[in-house]
Amino acid sequence: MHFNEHFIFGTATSSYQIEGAYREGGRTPSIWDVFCETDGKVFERHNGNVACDHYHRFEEDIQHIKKLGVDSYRFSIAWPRIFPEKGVYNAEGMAFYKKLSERLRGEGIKPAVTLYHWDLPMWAHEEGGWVNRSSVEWFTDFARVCFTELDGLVDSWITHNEPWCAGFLGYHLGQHAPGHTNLEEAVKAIHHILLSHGKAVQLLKEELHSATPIGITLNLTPIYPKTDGTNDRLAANNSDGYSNRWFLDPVFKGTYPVDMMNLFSKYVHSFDFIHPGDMEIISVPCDFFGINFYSRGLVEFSAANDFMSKGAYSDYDKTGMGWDIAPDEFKDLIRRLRHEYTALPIFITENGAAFDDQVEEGSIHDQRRIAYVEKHLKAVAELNEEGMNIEGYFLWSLLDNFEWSFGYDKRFGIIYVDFDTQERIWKDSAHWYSNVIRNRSLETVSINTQQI
Ligand code: GBH
Repeated sequence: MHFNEHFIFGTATSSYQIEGAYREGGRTPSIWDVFCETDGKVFERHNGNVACDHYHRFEEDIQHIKKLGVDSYRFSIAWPRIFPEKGVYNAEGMAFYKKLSERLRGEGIKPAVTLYHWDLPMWAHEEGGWVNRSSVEWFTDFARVCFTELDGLVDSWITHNEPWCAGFLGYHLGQHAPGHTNLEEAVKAIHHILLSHGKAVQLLKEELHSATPIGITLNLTPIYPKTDGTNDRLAANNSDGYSNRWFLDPVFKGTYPVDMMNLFSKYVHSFDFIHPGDMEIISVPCDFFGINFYSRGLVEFSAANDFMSKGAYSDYDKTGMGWDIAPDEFKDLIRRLRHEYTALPIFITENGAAFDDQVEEGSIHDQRRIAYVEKHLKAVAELNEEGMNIEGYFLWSLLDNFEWSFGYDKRFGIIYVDFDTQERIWKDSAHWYSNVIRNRSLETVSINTQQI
């Protein structure tokens, strides 16, 4: 199981999950700062006020990144640091990302930068957030300063991270900020998010004539029916529509799936928020396609549910989130994407797992995380042998961090963070991953933590 010299090994984080310094450098609140203060939304009312204090400790964190030996580091830019108020640019906020990118490059690490990883400024939310079509302009203004100020420092741009989460979790299921439960709002919000993606791609390529590669990251969950019966297969089709096709079809085919539009029309009274020309913009060609993969879904028919689908019991081994460990389904997903959607280079922009890690005498033996990552990396190598052209893999995450509605209760890091002292401790998985990267192979890696 080898990876060629062009394969990009990386690790990923996001701004609100690690930065802290929530009131410094001119930053104003995002929808997550406010959501964290809302009762019953985030585990024990945790928040990102301090998080990993990365804003102050980024130099130390870069040393960890360097020691890992990754080719690339994926981080995101906090929009409320760049535009703390509507139309007010904050150079101090940008200076942080400049320094971060410069230092990374100085160590030979390629910055892969996400513009939107869910920290919408409150000022934008107060004007309707993503439900307001003006959000497309606000976002392109934000994208423009990032593109111009960080030009030459960034190796690749990702417009959005997981519009499914920002849209459906945030505006329909209410589990993420802003915590709304309105399908019509969610569908509008997603449309504007996707439109802002297309506009940003056009801006970078057609207006700024930049050669820096740009793409979008979707979280995709392959869905399987519990039985082969017609009803369960209908349930799986609907769930696939909600989880995957609602994003894949517009981005790659320039259309929303008609079956889902019909299902949604019970709550979405009109689709006239889709203006002429929008779908062409959303489906504008990108340079690569980012995929975050964590798990599969198993569903069964449920007449009581809106989309006639509900989660079914699965006997698969699970991560600490309760998510099925499903590397074979990951392979099916990639093959399907190649078959039905795109020939673009694929980057796995996130993959990883939370487990209950325990520190024992200064070590963290996270064998289950190693096994999880190894299975998925093996799948990547096998897919590449089939010619699937996966050009990189970013492990989620560099550090234990603020896991959204789970607060600090779930640890995804390969580096342990003691949130009282901010001490970073390498888990066995970090040692293991750096060996894989050094050898560019899974085979020669025998994890010997004593030696390390
Ligand atoms: C990503 O979201 C985020 O980009 C990142 O910020 C976050 O920290 C990380 O993953 C870990 O959560 O219930 O079995 O069907 C991932 C969000 C994960 C949402 C899988 C849907 C479905 C699993 N997705 N999930 S299941």
